[in-house]
Amino acid sequence: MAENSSDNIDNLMHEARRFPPSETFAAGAVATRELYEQGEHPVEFWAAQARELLHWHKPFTPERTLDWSEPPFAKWFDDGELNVAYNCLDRHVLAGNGDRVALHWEGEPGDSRSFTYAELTTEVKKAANLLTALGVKQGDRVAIYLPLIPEAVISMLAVARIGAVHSVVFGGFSAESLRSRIDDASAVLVITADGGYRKGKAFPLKPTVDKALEPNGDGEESTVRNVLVVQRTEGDVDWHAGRDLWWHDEIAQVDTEHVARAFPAENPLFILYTSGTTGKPKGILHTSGGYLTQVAFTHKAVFDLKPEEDVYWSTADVGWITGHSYVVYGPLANGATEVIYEGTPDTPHPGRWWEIVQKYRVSILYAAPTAIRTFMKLGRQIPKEFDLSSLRLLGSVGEPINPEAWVWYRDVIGGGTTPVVDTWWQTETGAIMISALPGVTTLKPGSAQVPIPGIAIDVVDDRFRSTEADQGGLLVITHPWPSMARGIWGDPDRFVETYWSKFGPTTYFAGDGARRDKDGDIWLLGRVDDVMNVSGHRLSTAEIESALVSHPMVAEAAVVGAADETTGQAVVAFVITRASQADAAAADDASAVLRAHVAEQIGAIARPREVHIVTELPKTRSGKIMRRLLRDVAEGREIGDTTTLADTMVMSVISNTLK
Ligand code: 6R9
Repeated sequence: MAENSSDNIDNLMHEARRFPPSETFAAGAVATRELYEQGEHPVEFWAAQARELLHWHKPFTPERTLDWSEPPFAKWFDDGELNVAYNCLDRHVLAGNGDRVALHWEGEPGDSRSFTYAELTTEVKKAANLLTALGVKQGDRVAIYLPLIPEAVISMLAVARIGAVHSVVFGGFSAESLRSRIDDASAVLVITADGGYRKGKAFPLKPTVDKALEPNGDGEESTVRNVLVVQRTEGDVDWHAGRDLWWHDEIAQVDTEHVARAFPAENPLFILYTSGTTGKPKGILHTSGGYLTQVAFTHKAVFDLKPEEDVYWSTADVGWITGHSYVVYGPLANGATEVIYEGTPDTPHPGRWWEIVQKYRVSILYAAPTAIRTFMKLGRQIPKEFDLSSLRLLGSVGEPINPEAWVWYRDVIGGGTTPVVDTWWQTETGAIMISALPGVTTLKPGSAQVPIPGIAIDVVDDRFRSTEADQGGLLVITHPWPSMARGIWGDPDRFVETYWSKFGPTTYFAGDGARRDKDGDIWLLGRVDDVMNVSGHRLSTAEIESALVSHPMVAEAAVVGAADETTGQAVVAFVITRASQADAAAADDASAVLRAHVAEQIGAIARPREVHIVTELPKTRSGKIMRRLLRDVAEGREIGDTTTLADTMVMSVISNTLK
């Protein structure tokens, strides 16, 4: 293919560092090279994983492993029956592991609670009885609007246990967002709390629920019958008698025994809303058997899980898909001991995360690049004050991790020895799709590397031809996988149109740009919507951002394309400098230095027209940079919808800096 053909993304980045697994790590690793051979027959492979990793009340028959007769609507293990909560709880107790800690929960103010598998099972049984007493039945939708407290995990599992469907909504979302999600799914119950803790303060949640449940603009009531309220902050709440119920009052009255009944493998498990760049949020639907199979397999193989020894911590909120798959379902299906933390990383001091690692002797840590870059900005002195020697594996998710951040993560947090696994996946894929396998793969900082066993991925151009080595293109998934989304709630046409129409009904288009290098390793280049076109060259945000982050002065960078009279689009960069370097150079000098640095690292074509030094970047609650808003700033437009920002003040701070 011609080098600068319009449907390719230019390849700019060169990264030569390699980290082969240590001999000791490889010798004890859960994952083996043979898995890749087995994965070449995906249907048989996933059937074997489903049998090995899960308990089936009624086994599926081999012929019904995958039904792909009506693409893109797949069915996996269709005639099998299981109970998701039983798989995450009871069976570990029955296997003699009831005394193993399932959850160590740490509240932001410093309170903590731990639950063994036996204790967590009892709590979930009680909650399941409570939901049943409130009339919640198989298939009903329950909205969960909670801070990261144990009741969030207990609620999700209780809903799953009775075959109902949860829809977890981020505690930071507005009354309008909550109402639209309640309406879209016709939820019958909301589980919330009086409030939670964030950044050292109690924030209220119940008033938002009250507001969300008022009659809407057309005077229509919501579908919600009851609101179950967990007491967390003991703040004042308004009470709607007959509708509102205190969790602690109700749970005290129910039976502690509950027998988990079997549900079909394709019984819906949850809906999770993901905001597209435009239009109303999509309710991504996941079902039971296939989802649980792939989250359990990936949690074990990608994180090298040894359930008897490891202490695993994913810092994700349960309002994000990572919180579903790698806080709740994957770790608990595997009988892991895990940590969950309610608050922000810097409360009450910037070493809070490292204090938690030290306190619980965390051995596996799974975090987002945005957090890692924030720690880089603060400097290595803070983590150095804590004992992080228990860590033996680090993971990353949510955005491309810049090679510099990857190396910093391994050196400073991982003591220069831990593998770092960069895991690519989406709400829609349900579970990890691309990642190194620790102990097997030679690691490359900045690359998510290879499809996990049993997953078929390609990088193609606009005409569905596989790109050659080092040519950027579009990431597609070419074979169905067990944890794939089963649809968009209530909108099958939108599901087909958004993901399965660009290359026909059996090819999943992920919306991400990627390139494969000569070794076959995959490098994610950012969302295709964010690709810039400068003088006919298609440039990825990820590569230019990584070049900026490779300068010692820079902690975080976001680049966007802004309209330009001569080049079509021009690169505009927003940069946060590291603490120690903050006053090393005046802003004008810094900007000139960084423009030159990008040109030197990856070529003159990528040299930013402008580099703005800022103190904040706009991010979603899961840490993704909202480049759309920066594009508005760069092109001098009014700033668009900011309702999914973690911190809605950020945009005015940035606009003021540029004035
Ligand atoms: C799990 C999650 C999905 C989008 C995805 C991609 C980006 C996630 C990534 C990554 C590069 C990684 N993304 N992990 N990009 N490298 N390791 O984040 O789900 O919130 O639905 O976002 O996030 O752009 O398409 P979700």
